[in-house]
Parts: sequence; structure tokens; C-alpha cells
Amino acid sequence: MPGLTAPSDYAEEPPRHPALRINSKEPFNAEPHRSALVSSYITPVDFFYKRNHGPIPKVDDISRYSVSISGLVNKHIQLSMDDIRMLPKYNVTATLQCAGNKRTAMSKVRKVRGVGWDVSALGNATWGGAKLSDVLELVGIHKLSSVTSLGGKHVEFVSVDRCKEEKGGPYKASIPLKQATDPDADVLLAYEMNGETINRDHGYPLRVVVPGVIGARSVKWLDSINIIKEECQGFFMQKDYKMFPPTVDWDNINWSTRRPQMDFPVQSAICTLEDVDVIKEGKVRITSMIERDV
Ligand SMILES: Nc1nc2c(c(=O)[nH]1)N[C@H]1C(S)=C(S)[C@@H](COP(=O)(O)O)O[C@H]1N2
Ligand SMILES: [Mo]
Repeated sequence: MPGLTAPSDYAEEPPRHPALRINSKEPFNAEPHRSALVSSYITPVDFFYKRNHGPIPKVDDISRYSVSISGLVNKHIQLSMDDIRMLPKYNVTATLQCAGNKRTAMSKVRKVRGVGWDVSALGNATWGGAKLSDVLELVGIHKLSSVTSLGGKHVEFVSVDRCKEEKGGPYKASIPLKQATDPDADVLLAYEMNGETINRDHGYPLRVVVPGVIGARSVKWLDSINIIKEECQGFFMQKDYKMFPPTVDWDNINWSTRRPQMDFPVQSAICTLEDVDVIKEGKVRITSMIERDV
């Protein structure tokens, strides 16, 4: 049996906290209520939003799990979990935010496609793992390089989960090689979340975390890394997660005219109130999360 497999249906989903607001059951998409989101600076794993495009993969035998690195590099390798754990371990506290956050509110202005989210499709976690820049050195790609000797300019991450958008194929995404090889960009292959082994919903046994970039590029259940010339041609890079001016609609969209969305500022929202709450007229004191924690 291979180390990591993708179920074809939802019969073996992991348990989830009953307090989550479920936006779609299959695939499972859920977020915490606003008050739960702001109750701590580090979002507990149970309350961290879960964003999936298919059934959650399963590890049958962790000793057989490996991630391959191939493509436009001279050396192709397979790394086991032990190999990854042998590299220096970093803990990076970073906010992961889905590009679809606040979609429900946006739809009130103009209809948006996709799963509806309130304001909590984001979370702040401490991710533990190896730096991608260290991993890429194992195949001879030096720190801060933006092109390999064979012409590779992008790093593609491929999972095993089956998505209908990929016609049953796996979820995938890429980032520029320059970002992947920059130790200061803190791109991780993470095996821990908030000090514990990362759970199935969040990418067990290994996921990518790309700080500062839309959540869609932080590929979960990592199966292979490919060094490629052009950016990944997957659905979520080319036919989704792009920004267009208001003149563009579904009947006149030309996807190739825009780059995939990458950098994404963290959004703010008032979380101690729900949309239906009413407050008295007058002065209101607003306290930020950061202010509360320091
Ligand atoms: N393999 C895989 N990786 C994935 C996804 C997915 O469906 N499959 N969803 C992406 C999206 S759109 C987001 S916003 C984040 C969500 O990560 P989380 O569920 O750990 O919060 O994972 C990304 N990585
Ligand atoms: Mo997302």
C-alpha cells in the first residue's frame, strides 16, 4: 500500500469540532464563529478554518510515505518523513487566509461564485517544519536562485486529493523559484501545527505553508514537488483565484489576461459582533487583537 492515498468518497472524513460554521459539507468547508476566532491570538487547531476541494487523504503507513522532487533539476530524489525531520526545524507563526474570505458579504453587492465564507476563513498558527530553501538545496538548487541550470523558474506542489475542478486529478499550485529559495520568505514544508503533529484536515503528514500568499498556494498532503519552467497550469492557478475589473463577467472572461493571485494582505473585521447585532448610538471603543495580547 502506498503511504498516502486519496479516498474517492466522504466515508472516512476526520472528526471535527461541532461549533464550526459549516459552509459546505462535501467537500468539507467550515470556519469558526467570529467570537471563537478572536478569543486567542493563535487560533486553536479545532477552530482553524478548513478549506477542502475533495475527500481528505489518508496515510496508511507513514514509513512508506515520501515526497518526490523532480523536473528541471539534475538530481531527482524521494524524501521520507525522517529525511525531512533531519533538516533544521523552524517554527513560523503565520496567518493563512483563504482568497474567498468574506465572499458572502461580497455576494450581497454582486454575486460571487464558490463556497460562501463569513469573515473567519483565516487563522493564525505556528507552523513547524523544514524550510523549502533547505529542501531544494538537497537537489542542488542554491539559496536565492531564480532559475535552475535546466531553466526551472517555478516550484510546483502536487497533492493526491481528487478535485472535481481538476476532473478528478490532484490539487496543485506553484510559487516562483525565487520565493521558494529565499530563506527569509519562510516557505515551509510543515509537519506541525501549534506544536502538535499536523492533523488530517490541515495536511497530515506534510503541507506547504507560504506566508503572505493566498491560502490556495499552501498545498496540503504533499506528494511531489516539480521544478518547472512556466507556472503550474492547474485549475486553481489558471481558472480561479484571479482578480478582474468590474467590466469582466463570466460570459466575457479571458483568464489568460491576468496573473494568478499571490500576495494577499490580511483582512480585518469586527468580530465581537455578528451582522444581526444592534448597538446603541454613540462612541464605540475598538480594541485590536494585537493590543489585547501584548
Ligand atoms: N491538497 C490541497 N491543498 C489545499 C487545498 C485543497 O483543497 N487541497 N485547499 C487550499 C485552500 S483554497 C486553502 S485556503 C488552504 C486552506 O488550508 P486549511 O484547510 O488548513 O485552513 O489550503 C489550500 N491547500
Ligand atoms: Mo482558499
